[in-house]
Amino acid sequence: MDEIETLKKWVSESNHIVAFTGAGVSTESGIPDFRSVDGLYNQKFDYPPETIISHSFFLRNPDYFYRFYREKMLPLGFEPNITHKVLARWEEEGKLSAVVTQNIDGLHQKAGSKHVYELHGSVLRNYCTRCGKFYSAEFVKNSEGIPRCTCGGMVKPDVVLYEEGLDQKTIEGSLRAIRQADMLIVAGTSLTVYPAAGFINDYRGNRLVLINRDETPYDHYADLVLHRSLGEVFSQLP
Ligand code: CNA
Repeated sequence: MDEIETLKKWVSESNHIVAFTGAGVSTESGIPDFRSVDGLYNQKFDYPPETIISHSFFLRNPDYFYRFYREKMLPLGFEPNITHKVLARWEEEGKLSAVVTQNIDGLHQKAGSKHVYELHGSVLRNYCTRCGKFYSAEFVKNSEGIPRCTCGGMVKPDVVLYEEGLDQKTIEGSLRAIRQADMLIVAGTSLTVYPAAGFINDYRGNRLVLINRDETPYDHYADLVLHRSLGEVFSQLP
């Protein structure tokens, strides 16, 4: 049976699908990922992007961090694509129990997904580091230099930087969903950012599907691997 037919059959037979997604699900919405040839990591900056979006760099050089963040990491005005939409529909139909995402763009929710675990936070939430007041992504986008709260504190995006830990409740919810899944679809992720990538080890079933244009370190571990574009695959799914 061809890969797509197998995938269709497994989807039709599963009722607790979990999708584990990465930046690759949003490239077809126009948001560049990190590690593709046209991704952020293959562009030239004064420092490597991994350094700029680390906690220690943020503390040392917030001006530079915010300049980079506004220009390269604040994906506003983008729309969900077919992959986000199919996943949202499956949830509505009772086939999919959760999306666990490394993305910070809010597009799964914009497509209608309700149970979304955002392992790396969201650019849509921003808080004053002094008083906790909430600010929108537009506020950060339109501010200059370091975004400041009315109390004078620094407004920080609720995004997990390198060297920062993940939120405990989000970890627990994600792992619970993955352990209870009857099918795990891993989509658009290089599976190189830890601890997130290691979460798929908690899946216990025999329908681990990996859909990613490039190879990943987990290819040998999956039950079905499709090295194709997500739009091409998801446009053929029920
Ligand atoms: P990554 O390391 O950039 O890997 C993305 C993977 O997706 C690559 O292996 C590509 O081959 C694959 N890919 C890209 N486009 C497609 C496509 N159309 N069809 C199939 N495969 C495709 O990104 P990861 O998510 O693995 O890395 C984790 C980082 C990236 C997380 O911390 C994210 O927060 C961060 N990130 C998020 C966004 C976003 O929210 N949209 C954008 C850029 C980076």
